[in-house]
Amino acid sequence: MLFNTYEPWKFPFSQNENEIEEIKCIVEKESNAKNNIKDNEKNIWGIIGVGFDSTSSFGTGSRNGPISIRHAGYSFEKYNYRFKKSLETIFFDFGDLNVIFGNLKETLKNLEDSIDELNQLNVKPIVLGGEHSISLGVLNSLKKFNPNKFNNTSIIHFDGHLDMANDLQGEVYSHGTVLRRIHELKPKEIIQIGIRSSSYEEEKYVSNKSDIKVFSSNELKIDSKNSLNKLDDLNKLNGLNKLDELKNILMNINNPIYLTVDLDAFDPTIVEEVGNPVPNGIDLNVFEELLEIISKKEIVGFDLVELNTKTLGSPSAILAAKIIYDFLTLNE
Ligand SMILES: [Mn+2]
Repeated sequence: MLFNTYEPWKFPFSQNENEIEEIKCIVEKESNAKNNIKDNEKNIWGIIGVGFDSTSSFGTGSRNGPISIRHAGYSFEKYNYRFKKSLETIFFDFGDLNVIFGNLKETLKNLEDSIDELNQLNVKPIVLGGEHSISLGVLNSLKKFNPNKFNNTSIIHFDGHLDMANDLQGEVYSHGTVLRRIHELKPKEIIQIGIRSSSYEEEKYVSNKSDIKVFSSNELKIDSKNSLNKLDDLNKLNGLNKLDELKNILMNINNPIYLTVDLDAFDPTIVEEVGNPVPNGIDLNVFEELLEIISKKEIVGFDLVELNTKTLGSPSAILAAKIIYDFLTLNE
C-alpha cells in the first residue's frame, strides 16, 4: 500500500495491523461454522487517512483531518452510552495515504490502488478526509472490484451542498463536482441529505433524475412535528412528514450502501470547522437516528470528509471522531 507514515497515530481501539491474517482466519472459521451464510459474515473494517485538500475553494486545511480525527477519538470510552453498545467491531487503522498535493488525479489513483488491496483482503474501507473529492477514488475501486454490486449500491450522501456541478471554474475533478462524477459511475441511486446550497444548474440536474433523491436540511428538523402544528397537519395531508419519509426509504433499502458524510451537512453551530460552512444545517439527533437505521444494512464503504481544523481536540474534530466511533460501534 502507498502509505507515507511509518508509525502513524492509530484510531483508538483499533487492532494491530500485524494481526490481520490471524483475525481473517478467526472470521473465516466463524462464518464456516455458520454454514457460510453470507448474511452472518462479520465485517472487517480498515481505516485510511487521506489528508488531501488541493481543490478546496474556500477553506483549505482538511489535510489535517485524519490526524485530528484520530487524536479526538481518544476522548471516548469503549462503551457507547448513546447506542448502549460496546465497541467490539474488528477494525484496523492502516495510517495515511501518500497524497500528491496539487494533483488530485494521482492522489485518486493511489487511493484506488490502496482500496483495491483492501478489497482483496475482504476489508471494507473507512476513509478519513481530506476534501470530498477523494470519495471518487474509493468508489472507482469498488466499481472495478464488483461492477454488478456497484450498480446495485445506494449512495447515501450527507452534505450541505449537492456537489453535482459538472465543473468548478472549468475543473471537472473537484470537491464541488464529486457527486456528479459518482452519478456518472451509475450506482443504483443517490440519496442526498442535509442539502441547502447549490447552483441553479445543479438543482436542475438533480430535479429530473429518477435515481437521485434530495432531502434539504430544513425539511428534516426533528422538532417540526411538535412545534409547527399547522405545517405538520399539512404534511399529514400529503402523507408522511419528510423525516419519516426518509427513514422509511432508508429502512426499506435491501441492497448495499456506500455512505459518504461531508461534515458541512451539520449546522455550523455544531461543526464550525469545515471547508464550506452553510447556515441552517441538520441536527445531530437526526443524524444519529438515521445512522442507526443505515448501520443495520450492508455497508460496503464509508468516508467522512471536509474536517478543516488546525486545533487538536476542537469541538468539530470531536464530532468527526464521534461519528467514526458510532459507526464502528453500530457496524459489527
Ligand atoms: Mn461535499
